[in-house]
Amino acid sequence: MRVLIIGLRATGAAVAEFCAARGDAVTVVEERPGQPGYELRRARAVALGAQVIEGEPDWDALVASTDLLVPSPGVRPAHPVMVAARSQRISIRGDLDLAVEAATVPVVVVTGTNGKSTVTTLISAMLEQSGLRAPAVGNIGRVALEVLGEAIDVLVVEASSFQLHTVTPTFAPDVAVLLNIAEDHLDWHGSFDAYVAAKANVFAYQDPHAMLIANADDPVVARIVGGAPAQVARFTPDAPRPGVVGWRESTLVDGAGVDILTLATPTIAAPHERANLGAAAMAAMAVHATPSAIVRAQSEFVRLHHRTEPVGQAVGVTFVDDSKATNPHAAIAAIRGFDQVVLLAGGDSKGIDLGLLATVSDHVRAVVAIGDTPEQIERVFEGVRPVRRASTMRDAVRTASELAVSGDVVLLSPACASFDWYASYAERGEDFRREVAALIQEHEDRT
Ligand code: UMA
Ligand code: ADP
Repeated sequence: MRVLIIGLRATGAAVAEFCAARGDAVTVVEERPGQPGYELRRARAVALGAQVIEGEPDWDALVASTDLLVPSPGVRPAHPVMVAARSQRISIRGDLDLAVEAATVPVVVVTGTNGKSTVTTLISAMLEQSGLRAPAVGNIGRVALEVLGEAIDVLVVEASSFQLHTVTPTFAPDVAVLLNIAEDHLDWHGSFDAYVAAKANVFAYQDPHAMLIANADDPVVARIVGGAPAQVARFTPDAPRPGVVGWRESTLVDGAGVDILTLATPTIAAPHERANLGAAAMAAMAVHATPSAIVRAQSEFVRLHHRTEPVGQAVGVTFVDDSKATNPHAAIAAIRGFDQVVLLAGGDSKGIDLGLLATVSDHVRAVVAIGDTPEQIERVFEGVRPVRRASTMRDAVRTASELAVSGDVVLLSPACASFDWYASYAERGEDFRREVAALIQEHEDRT
């Protein structure tokens, strides 16, 4: 088969390796060569027998001599190669489509607008505590295809909407988890409907005996899972109800009122964290994790970096890094988890209306607007809460600490991507931590 791969970073390199190993004739196009590690990846692809093209080729001609197109997740639906493949009726399959079809072990796929990495990590930990080898792969970092040759018992995959947009009917996970759906990546997908359709692919091609674990309280999820082909198991962060798994204090209870497990830690306060934990436990149990292993995994779970992570404390104010909150839905969940916050928000809004943030202003004492378009944040809170602009993270942290009173949380939960000021959400979070540490140090030096 003649395979055309677009992009030669993590995904493209792994797809080239996989396709070459099965005897395909591989061509890879990299439009922006020269990034760190590129020469090594190029040399490896050439050694595998792949043809590597750099820059922008004649897409129509290239697609005409191809049987299968495998775009990296970052390739947009409107990219000329995608347009050419659709018009020439050439099959388009993403890396996850290839991996799920090739997997010889049970596959769990997790998606949703928010909570994917946390839930994927939790499921993997619950299975590992049960004695099963279950690496967490996919959008979380390691390309799924890379682990197929290893000794594993379960494949636990985090799927982004970019990846789900390019799956075909062979994509049939044994367990699919749909955490929530809210506006995100609208600039990439073109519309909310297109984004929802990509997310729905997580369950669209499941077998009737497979399981779909779905959020019972999310209106968009509830609407779309109606037509799911698999068995649907529903969860809520609140009390259980008929047919819906939920929490009674720290006990997870099934939809018939029967206890599933009781955590070793007290009740988890934030609703989104209860939702994540319930969904993860259900998914892990569906592929044979034991309740005691789940309890152990939860008690040992260390919050992932940049996800409502406390990073310092001074004069009664706690500083929390939630830089991974790159859309309003995530920021709202984080803000609700605290009584009063001074919020650092703003950045690249990806075409999303930030207005929803106003729904949690009861929890917000004041706002510091960061990023290149502070007026977007100002518009949301104008006349509701004090808003100050900051031109650097240093400025933002200092302004926020002036606005905070003892007992408050200074929360970096931007509701936006970071690309106007930083290369990634992680860099933004690191900058926040550095500035918090500097501020605390100065404070200690003075006292
Ligand atoms: N490229 C082109 N033409 C294009 C687009 C990209 O040539 O039109 C080239 C780029 O120059 C680059 C390569 O393709 O060399 C990049 O491909 P990529 O952006 O798809 O990145 P990968 O390194 O393959 O990483 C991808 C995911 N990236 C994206 O979805 C943008 C990683 O998720 C994922 O961890 C990895 O596969 C392993 O599965 C990152 C991400 O930002 C973390 N995800 C988004 C998110 O979480 O919000 C969805
Ligand atoms: P993802 O991989 O989907 O981006 P993460 O687990 O990395 O999800 O969490 C990203 C952000 O989303 C966190 O900063 C947190 O504040 C928020 N979040 C986590 N879980 C949920 C949830 N179930 N609902 C809403 N927001 C959430």
